[in-house]
Amino acid sequence: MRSLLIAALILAAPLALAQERTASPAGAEAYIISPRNGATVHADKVLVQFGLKGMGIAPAGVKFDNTGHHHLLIDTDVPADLSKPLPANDNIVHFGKGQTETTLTTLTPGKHTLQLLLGDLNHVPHDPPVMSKKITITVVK
Ligand SMILES: [Cu+2]
Repeated sequence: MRSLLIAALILAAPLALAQERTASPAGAEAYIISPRNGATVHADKVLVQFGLKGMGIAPAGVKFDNTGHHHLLIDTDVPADLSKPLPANDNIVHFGKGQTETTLTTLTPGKHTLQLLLGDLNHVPHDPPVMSKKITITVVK
């Protein structure tokens, strides 16, 4: 009985996890316009501007070819499993209204990393993923 249940779960798992990833066009690229890699910035006002080449921006929930919305990864790596919607937390900030910049005001003094990762209408990274290089900045008071 137990083995039957496990077999049923194994068969059902791929269906439950199946998440359709949206294809990204060849050459699409996300990049951080500012701050520059290695920049020293003031903690009270860190303006981060998002760049995107070869694709357009659409708000979360809106299906439109070759579009997505930005996610800013703060002090974290791109998740290993890109088949699931990105979580929303202090380290992965969604810009589901289609914003192309933000001002961070809560970074503590010291080094921090920033990286952009585009997500589709369901917050799932594209295939292949469209992400920027990870930059390191130094925040001072
Ligand atoms: Cu999102």
